[in-house]
Parts: sequence; C-alpha cells; structure tokens
Amino acid sequence: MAIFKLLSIILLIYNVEAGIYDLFKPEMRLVGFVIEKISPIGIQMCVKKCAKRVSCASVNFNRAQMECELSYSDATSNPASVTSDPGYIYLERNKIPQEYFDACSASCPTSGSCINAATGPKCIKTECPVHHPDANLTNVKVTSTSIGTTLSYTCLWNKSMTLNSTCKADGSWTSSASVCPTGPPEMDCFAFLKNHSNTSGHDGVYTIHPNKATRRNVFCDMTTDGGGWTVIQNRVDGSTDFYRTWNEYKEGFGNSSHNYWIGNDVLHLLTKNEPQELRVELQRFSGERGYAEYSTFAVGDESSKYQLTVSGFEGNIGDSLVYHNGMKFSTRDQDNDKRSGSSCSQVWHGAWWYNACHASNLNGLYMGTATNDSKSNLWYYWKNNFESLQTTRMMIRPANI
Ligand SMILES: [Ca+2]
Repeated sequence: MAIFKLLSIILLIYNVEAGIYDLFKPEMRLVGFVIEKISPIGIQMCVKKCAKRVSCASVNFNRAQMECELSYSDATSNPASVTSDPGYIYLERNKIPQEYFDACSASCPTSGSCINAATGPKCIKTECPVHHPDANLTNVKVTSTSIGTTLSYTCLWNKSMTLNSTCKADGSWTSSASVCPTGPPEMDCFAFLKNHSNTSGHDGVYTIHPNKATRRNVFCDMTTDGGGWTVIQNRVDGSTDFYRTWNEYKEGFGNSSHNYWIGNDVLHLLTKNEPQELRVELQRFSGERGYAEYSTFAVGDESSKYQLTVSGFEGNIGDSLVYHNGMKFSTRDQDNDKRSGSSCSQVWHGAWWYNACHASNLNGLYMGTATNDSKSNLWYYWKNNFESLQTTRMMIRPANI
C-alpha cells in the first residue's frame, strides 16, 4: 500500500513536470538579458522563481545542467537575440500557469522580489527597473538590473558626452541625462541628409527640430535633385480641410505623410537664418506633372503677418508666385490682403499670401476633378486658367548647398 502511494506521488510529480515541460519552446535560448543564473535547480522551482520576480520576463532552462536563467526581456521584444540551442528550452512569463503565481508576486510593482511577511505580501527592491529614466535622451542600454551595477553611455545628440548611472540600493538609477542636449541638431530634412548619409533616397516622415523648443514630424523628400527637401505643403486628395483659421495655419495641421501644412511659425524658423530655395511640384488630373523652383524663399514672423519673400523662378509651369512676393498671409479669419472691402481668403476659399487676390491658391478648395474654378487649388500660369490640381507639394532646402 505504501509502495502504491509512493508510486502515485512519483507519477503525480512526473505529470506536473511533464506539463510544465510542454509549455517550453524546445531548442531555444534568449541571449543577453539574464538577471540571474541558478544551478542546480529543478524546472518547476525555476519557473516559480520567475513568477515571483516581477522583472523576470522569460526563462531559459538547461535540462542537462539543471540550470535556470531568468531574463528581464523576452523573445517577442527581442527576436534578434534568440538562438537555436539544443541544450536549452525557453518559456515566456505570460505562458507561466496561474498556479505558479501567488498573491505576493502579483502585488509587486515593476521591479523587486516579493516575500510573504506576517502582515501580508511585501515587495523588496532588489534591482533597478529595466526601463532607464535616461532612455529618452541617451543611448543607455540596461545590461544588468542588479544593485551596484554601473552603466556607461552617451547622449543621443552629442555622442562625445559620456555619462554614468548606478543602480542604487533603493532600487533606482542615478540619472544624468539633464546635461544632454534636448534635441537633435537636425533642424530640417537637409540636415538629416548631411549628417546621416544613409537617409539618401529614403523619402519619409522625419522628426525635425527647427529650434530647441520646436519639434515637428515632416515629410522629407530625400530623392528629388539630390534630396534634402523639407515638405511644407502637401495635398494628395480632398480628405483634409484646408479652409482653416489663422491659428491653425500658424501651428500647422494635417498628417505629414498625407495632406498637411507645416505651420507658419515653423516656416519662419526654417527660412529666417539660412537662405532657402523653394520647389513647387504639381500634378494635373490628366496625370501631367510640372515644377517651379525659386532660388529665394523666406517667410517673416507673425508680427510681419508671415510676409512672403520669393524670387528667382525657374521651371515649366509658369511663375504664379511672383505676384504674391512681399504679401502678408491671410486666412478666413484674418484679412491682410490688398483687396479693399472684402477678404480674398473668404472669396477664394483658401489661405495664402493674397495680393488682390491671386495667381496661385494651393491651399484652396480641393475639387476632385479638373474644374476651372478660382476657389480651387490652382496655379494660374501653368495653363493660364483656374484649373484645380490633383496633387500639390511645396518643399524647401538651403539654397547654397
Ligand atoms: Ca481685403
């Protein structure tokens, strides 16, 4: 009878063990994130250790060595760190069965260990968080979360500044990123092209910092005529309303990978220091494309009403901007145009550097067909008419490159 009982206990243990084995992924190991290595230890105890330790995100287990590796990250977040290793099996925290957790480990915050004290579960900080407080401004990589660890790293935007951070006994990192520059030096798309040659040919949305306090997601054309163009206006369809207020044009609106206006304050920041050139690219509903380039382009600050300076036309669509040179910007709620008695913006349904009133109206009404209408998004001197356009793009880059 006693033997029978013993046998059934052994069988039971075997079954439980087999159950947990089945949850592991075979011949797999996550490398580079180990918090702790424990050996010799059984597989169930190993899984229990992980469950108890909230910063444990996954487990590598070596059956032959009875060796348990607790990792603070997992294969889902770091697929490149997964190796195929016949000696190991691998399990992620979210696959650990509920019975391995107790009230204690469920109650701990983001790092540390939990003990069942007489008064109830108690969290003890035995390590620092995997997410470092300097992560936003530095290239810090947390290689170990144990107390006493010192990490060495550099600022993201000034790699010559070396910083250190130590995991203190209270389970927090000493942080030093406040000395780092707060933004990248890339004030426009051309700076990306100049500083990172691998961006050449890669059109897309980049984050620029026109000054320290301003950041914008913009579309960079890194292809046309050598690239480095910051797109300031883009229209591809009628899904975005461009009949907007002064403040909306001041701040900018839309989606930088689709229809958008970069914002007049940013336009001023981008054109106030270095001379800029402007390129206008248009497409008719017939599919015909054309362009205009201006060797000089600048926009004043808000107190000048974003006054336009533009000259030096070259291109195949006629010069429809020279008429607007020197004009102030007008919107439906702010009339700064030369037409007395009424608002060009309201009459022609746009926002532009209206004179009295326009030879171009690229922020005008999107018609969806080639309609001859002065309210539309048009460029008069291309075909000497008010034909609405299918796509429009305005983009700038430093003139002296
Ligand atoms: Ca007026």
